[in-house]
Amino acid sequence: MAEISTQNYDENQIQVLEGLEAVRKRPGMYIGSTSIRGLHHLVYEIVDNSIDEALAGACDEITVTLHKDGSCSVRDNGRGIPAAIHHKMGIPTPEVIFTVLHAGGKFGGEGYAISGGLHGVGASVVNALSEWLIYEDCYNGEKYSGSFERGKVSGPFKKIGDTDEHGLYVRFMPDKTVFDETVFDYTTLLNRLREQAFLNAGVKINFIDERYEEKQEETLHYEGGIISFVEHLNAIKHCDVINNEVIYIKGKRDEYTTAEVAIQYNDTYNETIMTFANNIHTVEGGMHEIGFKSALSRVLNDYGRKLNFLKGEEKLSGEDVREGICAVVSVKLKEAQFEGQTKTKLGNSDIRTFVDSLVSEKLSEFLEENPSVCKSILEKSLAASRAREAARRARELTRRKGLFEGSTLPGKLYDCQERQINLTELYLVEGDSAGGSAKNARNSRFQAILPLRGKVLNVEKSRLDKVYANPSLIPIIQSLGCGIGSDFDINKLRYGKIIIMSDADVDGAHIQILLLTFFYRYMPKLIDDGHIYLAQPPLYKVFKGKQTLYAFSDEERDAYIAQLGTKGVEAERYKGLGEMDAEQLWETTMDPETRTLLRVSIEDAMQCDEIFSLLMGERVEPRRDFIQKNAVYVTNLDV
Ligand code: 1YM
Repeated sequence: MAEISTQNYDENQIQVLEGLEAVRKRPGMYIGSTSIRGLHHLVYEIVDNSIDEALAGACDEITVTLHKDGSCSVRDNGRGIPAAIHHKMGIPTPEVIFTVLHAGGKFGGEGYAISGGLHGVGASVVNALSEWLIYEDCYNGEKYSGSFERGKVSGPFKKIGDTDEHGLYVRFMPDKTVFDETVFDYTTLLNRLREQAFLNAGVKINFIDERYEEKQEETLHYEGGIISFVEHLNAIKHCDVINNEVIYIKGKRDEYTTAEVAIQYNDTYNETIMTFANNIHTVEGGMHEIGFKSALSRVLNDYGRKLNFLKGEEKLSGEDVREGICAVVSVKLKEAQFEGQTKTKLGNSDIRTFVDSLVSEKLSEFLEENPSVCKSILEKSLAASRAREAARRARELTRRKGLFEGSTLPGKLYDCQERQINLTELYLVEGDSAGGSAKNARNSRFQAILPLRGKVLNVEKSRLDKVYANPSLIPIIQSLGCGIGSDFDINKLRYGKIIIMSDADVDGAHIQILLLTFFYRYMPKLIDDGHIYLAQPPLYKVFKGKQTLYAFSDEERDAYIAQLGTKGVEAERYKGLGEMDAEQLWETTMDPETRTLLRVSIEDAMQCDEIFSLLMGERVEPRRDFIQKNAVYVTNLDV
């Protein structure tokens, strides 16, 4: 046992408690937020430790279970945590891992050269934010256990037997006094676990949900790694692929630095590039992404010229060569620097040149050996280039006419007086008659109304040139004032809340999805920053004599009928917004005091891409299946 004075021990204990107290005081600083996102982060923190153990080559199976009582457990078959008393802290190492903030990095195991360098950091944060946490540690033939309550030791570390097994088991109950919500979302966790299984080829991740009658179980195990990843991304888009065989590139710069790229083009107009650094999804991109993109453009331009696809001054832009691309870029490096607003942008500049030269060399080789694939990619890029040229002309035209400038507002817009955007709201209203009701109902001081005429363009099936010229979208773009695509400027946005108000029927749901698809593809920042909302008009009006109640569901309607008494009560289903008079519309759907708004958020880009491609893409079959299976959710789509 390490020599340590009592005084030191106490000091350490105080430091430990202060550390975890800080986490409980400001959970957002450690896990981002206390929303459902933060809740899921708890699971990721623990799973990441198991993944790190897999990266060290010591673990190949991880099991994540959501239990009936609301807790979550993670088991791995790694080495387990050393049981010895920690030399500095004077307490058993597992207790250090679960109680000392930033414990991980200090241990600096050799095997972790390429991990984020944060090994074990999350365990103490999870512990601090859990009502209780228990662990079983199988290490060197012996089995130990211990437990905590809100970060404090409740059951001290002790040996409970001998064992042939090895690895760590952790089970925790998220603290309901910390999180806004403590029910894990199966799909969100599944997508993240699948992503980790793709990124760590060969690691088997079992995901079990025991919370409901029907137990769900999924085994995520991909020997193909990121090759399987891009195949999966294309498969869930329900589109056709251009190159059947995924282009796969792998390279090593030195002992600590590797890069892997997988590319498969599809027949859509979208670009899906997912980048990772040390298995962390770099949502904001960074140097690896820049290196990849510049190599891709250069190589395809070189081949385009060589094969006479490009003549004279013709050149493919980055966007042209990325139309329809689905790619995963994964780098592993020592001392990764994460920058940007959400710390998900890779800052190491040497990685740019490494990825750039690796992709240039290997992609050229591939195209040389696969001329037919090379031709189809070039043809697709060229088609994209021509469409972009047409779009540029359309945009020039709109610019010359001043069509999208802040000063030009569409004739149909009923604007509000207020100019401060944190106070203003724009209602996008389906149809002229509902638009009329909304115009009379609104508070014109801060609420603007834009009636939508005609069908909103399905942007998933159209290129940019069509978007610029579309009569249903132009008034929206003009009203918002912030431009679209590469012209987008959030500072020019004219309203803080953009509220889609459509009928509570299938057509209304369709309009919602068309508009959401448009925002998602052309102004994603509006969704990211939480500007997009769905209004919730009532489904029924229940009345008796002079008394009227509005019901937003069948249950509510029945409850109101019971409340008002059965004799002479009538319930009426609203067929559309236009049926409500101004007063009713204000009371039920537009009055900030009484209305319900659903804020649209993108929890998971992958899930979102999947749903939009499915709902709005070319294929009818999978869409019908999805709508049939999820009919109830479609109107409440929260993607
Ligand atoms: C269910 C979560 O945390 N597994 C896990 C954690 C560690 C080790 C193995 C491990 C690491 C090292 C050496 C090392 C951790 N160890 C530490 C610390 N699963 C889970 N499995 N031996 C075992 O890093 O050198 C922190 S986490 F600090 F002790 F090294």
